[in-house]
Amino acid sequence: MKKIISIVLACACALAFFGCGPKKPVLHVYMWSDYISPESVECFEKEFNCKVIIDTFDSNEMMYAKIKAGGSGYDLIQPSSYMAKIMNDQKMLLPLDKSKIPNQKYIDKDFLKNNALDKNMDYSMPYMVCYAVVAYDADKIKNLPDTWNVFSNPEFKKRSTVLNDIRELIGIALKVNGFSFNSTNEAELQKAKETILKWRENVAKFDNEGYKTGIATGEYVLVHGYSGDLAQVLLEKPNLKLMFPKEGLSISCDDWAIPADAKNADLAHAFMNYMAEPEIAVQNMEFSQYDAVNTEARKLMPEELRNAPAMNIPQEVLNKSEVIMDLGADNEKYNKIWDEIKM
Ligand code: N2P
Repeated sequence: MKKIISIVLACACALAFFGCGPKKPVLHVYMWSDYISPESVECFEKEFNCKVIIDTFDSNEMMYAKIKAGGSGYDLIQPSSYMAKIMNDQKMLLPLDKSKIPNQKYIDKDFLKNNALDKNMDYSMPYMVCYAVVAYDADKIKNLPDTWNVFSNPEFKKRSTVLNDIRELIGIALKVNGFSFNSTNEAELQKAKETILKWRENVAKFDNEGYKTGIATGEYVLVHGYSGDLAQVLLEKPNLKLMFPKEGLSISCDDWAIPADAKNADLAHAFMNYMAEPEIAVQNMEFSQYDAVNTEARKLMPEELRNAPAMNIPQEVLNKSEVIMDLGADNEKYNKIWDEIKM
């Protein structure tokens, strides 16, 4: 018996030695898609001798539900700022250890002061700023009016899409009626709902990811989408153009945050710090076509990126644009309208 046990033990040791070796730490990241250059992740893995596993989501609500259910296994997540605030209020996030993120110093101070919800980066750190805009096929559409109301134009019946994103879609419907992106007024929200119901008759679908391929292949001629994602498609398709509705855009920042039950918070801090290294941040800006609000990275931007349409939104449109805010108890009003629209 003794002999058998020692043979089994010897085999197990041999397996550990030859088969697996010492295990590398693993960082589990849950983030938006098409948002990070694979090279930057590979460099991080080499430098920190670890493995990074990335899963993606296509809406804040999907991510929230997964983390809220518990046991997600994620060490690092990427909520938009209004969602990070909701999660922090619900004790779903760890406070950030600033001693482990010295690169917070590169994040644009004006942006933090004017547009961030977590101005001291206590529980979240900006990754990229996003606007929602319109892209259209300029070969097929001449003289597109610069308004969100293009989605009710029967000329584009079933050839356009709007975002399947509760705050983005209700927000632009509020805006086109002359109200704030963050309105909590019942009558204004009802007006927005009526506008969306009209759009619903006209658009092909509410969509958060497929619109990129759809506009690239000519299936759609007009889409509502996230600025950098559309800019990525424009790089391949010169017939496409961006339109910035005169009523104003949404401004949202996608932040890094650490779930309260993260197993590898140290590596999560290291990752968010690494992605804010100016050389790495500019690499991700080129890949995603979004602005990392990183003052040093901006200085390294190549001319092409500096002149890209998503980086040059007209000032008069920006002046009318609004940050998507957390509305506290009034978030429920949006959920109710969304459910009614989806019925
Ligand atoms: C990245 C989309 C991020 C925009 N592909 C959502 N704020």
